[in-house]
Amino acid sequence: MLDLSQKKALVTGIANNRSIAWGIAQQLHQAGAELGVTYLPDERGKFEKKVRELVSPLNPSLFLPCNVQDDTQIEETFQAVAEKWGKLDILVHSLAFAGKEELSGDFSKTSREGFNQALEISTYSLTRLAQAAKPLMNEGGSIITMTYLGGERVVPNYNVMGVAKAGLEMSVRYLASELGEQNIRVNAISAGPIRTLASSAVGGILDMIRHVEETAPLKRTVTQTEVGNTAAFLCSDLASGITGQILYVDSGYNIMGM
Ligand code: 0WD
Repeated sequence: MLDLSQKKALVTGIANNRSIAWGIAQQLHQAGAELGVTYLPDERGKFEKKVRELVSPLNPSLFLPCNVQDDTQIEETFQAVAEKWGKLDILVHSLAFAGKEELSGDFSKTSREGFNQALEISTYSLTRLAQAAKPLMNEGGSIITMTYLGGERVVPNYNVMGVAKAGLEMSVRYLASELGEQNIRVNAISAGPIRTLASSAVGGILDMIRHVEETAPLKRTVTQTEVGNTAAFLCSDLASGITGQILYVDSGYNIMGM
């Protein structure tokens, strides 16, 4: 049975009720996990209020600001986890960012600044969070991240985010290899396109979704709940033999040649 009771889970990347992380948080909660939630702080605190209201039905034990570009915020987040729980079982990394100007048109026009920013936030942050989580996952654990097919094959307009996802997927393998000794499993879910705040920045996202609906074996794209269910499975003991994998939750789109 899928049972996450007794498990403490830290979920990053909830921006609103369309976020994939929101789908994941709900499914982890339903399976019995105790949640900690981080949000991206902004100057006016608008984001904080919105995310706090959204997640309150899930009764998170921790609600913390964590911009992954800020080492102090990362340290404070994991310090709070250590004080509250003394351990961590599950870490959900569900965040990415690239400037809108980098997500359409010619890839060769990617700016140095845009490249560095996309890879720092979307790729390096997984390693940085895993580094902070490792000492707390002293009873083993599960780390999940979110990726997309555009990290393996060329998808128009995905551009620098494709490079970021390729790096992210390789980071999953290096982390899985290192952390396996400590019984920490590290996996990625490669989701089909879903309308969210982040995906709306990618040029032609609606055409991408339409194409998947026409082409994928299931003739539709996926929902946040379907991704959340897979995340709950991967975080549970049912997946105890699975690590270093990229698991597709994309209605089968990735198998198609044409
Ligand atoms: O079609 C899609 N939506 C897919 C998304 C298909 C396959 C994969 N993914 C991935 C994304 O690349 C990302 O890694 O799933 C992950 C979650 O994305 P999402 O749920 O589609 O997007 P969204 O609801 O916007 O959540 C991403 C959040 C940010 O939202 P905004 O839109 O404000 O950038 O990532 C967070 C923020 O909450 N975020 C950060 N968190 C901490 N520190 C930072 C940061 N520096 N930057 C962004």
